[in-house]
Amino acid sequence: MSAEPTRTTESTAFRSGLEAIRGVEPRIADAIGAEIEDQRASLKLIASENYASPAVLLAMGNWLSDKYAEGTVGRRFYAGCRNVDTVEAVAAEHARELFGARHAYVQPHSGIDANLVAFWAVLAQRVESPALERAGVRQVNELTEEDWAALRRDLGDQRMLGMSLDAGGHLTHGFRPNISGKMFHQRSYGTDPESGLIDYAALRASAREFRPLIIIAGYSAYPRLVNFRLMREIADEVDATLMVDMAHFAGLVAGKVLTGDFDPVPHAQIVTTTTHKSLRGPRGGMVLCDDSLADQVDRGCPMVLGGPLPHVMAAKAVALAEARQPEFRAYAQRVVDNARALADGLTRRGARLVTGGTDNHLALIDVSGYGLTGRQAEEALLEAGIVTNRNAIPRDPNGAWYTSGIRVGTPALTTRGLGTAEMDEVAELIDTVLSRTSVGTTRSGKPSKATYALEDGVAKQVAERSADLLAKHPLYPGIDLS
Ligand code: DSN
Repeated sequence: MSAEPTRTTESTAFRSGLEAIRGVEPRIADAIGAEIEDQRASLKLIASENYASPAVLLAMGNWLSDKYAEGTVGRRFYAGCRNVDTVEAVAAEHARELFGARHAYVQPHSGIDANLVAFWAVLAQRVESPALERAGVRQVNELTEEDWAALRRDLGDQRMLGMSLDAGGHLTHGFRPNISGKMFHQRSYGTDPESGLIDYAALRASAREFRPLIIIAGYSAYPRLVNFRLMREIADEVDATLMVDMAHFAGLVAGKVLTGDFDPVPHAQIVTTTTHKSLRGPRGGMVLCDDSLADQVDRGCPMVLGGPLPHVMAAKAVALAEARQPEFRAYAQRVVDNARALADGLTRRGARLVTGGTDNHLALIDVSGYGLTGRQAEEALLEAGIVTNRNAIPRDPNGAWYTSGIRVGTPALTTRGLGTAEMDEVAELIDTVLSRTSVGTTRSGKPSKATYALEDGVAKQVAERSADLLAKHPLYPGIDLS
């Protein structure tokens, strides 16, 4: 009963918003309305997605968006920023308190932006500042043309050691198709072929030989814990800066599921994250760092970022305030319990999982065990209403496009309220689809890596069972757009 007034308020807020939009461009109002229906109807297992609260969503839809605010709190390049200052200061305060960080920068628009801010902060601290000091000047504009050319060469001649893509690393960790690979000489560390776990001894040997400026830890498809204390020890040994990209698992750090050696914040000099994955905030990024990097990090805008998005910083503040509530700790624990239940359910039904299971929010199914490529598995699952994404597995014979893996994650379904028993049912649905999918053929009759055939009736039957499951946990129950 006590929820009724809030529910009415939420419905009214979103309905009025859509009416206003419909008056200008009905196709956009329709697309927004259709998106909530699509999300309500699908079994969302994409490990990097979640559902932000109505308060977070509403914090983004307002006139804070109209303000330019380059600079940082109290030091802007534009007048009239007092409300943006409040928003940014409150968001940063929540971030510092939540993660126990010395400094928080909440402006990055995305994870890649947060990583760029971090890279340039480290380059400024470790390459640019010493060059200025050697030249006896305070800023780059005071350097001679010759010294400036030498500094630019030095900035472009630094090394980064990051996790290999097929072991679960991220494209922004020094890989050539991304700007990070064009900025740094990159070398990768991987996982042990037997256990599938990060091989710290090999990492240490590689770091000693390669002498990187930055060692970057963090992943988008590694289902186990990372020992950040050990990573820092290795970084210190070779005079590297330890940077951790916790985009995927920030919610587990915030919810105190990852603590001690597995919490990156006390160990890394600089930590980046997105805010919309397991942290359940708005789409955006954030940087946490120690005092030594704070000034450089605050130069993110205009160094590599366009003007801050004050409305999104407002939503970050709301999401971070939510994550400081005791309920968020319970949520984070349930995410991990659910991932384990899903992994166990899949394994019991004969699926092969990379590393044999999970310690975090995601699991990686090696679908070659079903005779499929990742692409075939992804599309067959989607046909049955199960939304996942294909992903390379270590030493993947099918490469990054077709892949041999399917990544599944539990942050979104946990937000929706599903529990461990229901994860077993989800495992059953996934296994049903994969084991009843066969490989299609190319025009010349050879086995295809892309096409597939799902047995008649399976998609409908799975979709019905999944709809029953989802009906027990309505998404955004407080929002009625009818
Ligand atoms: N796109 C995110 C993911 O799915 O892991 C990372 O960039």
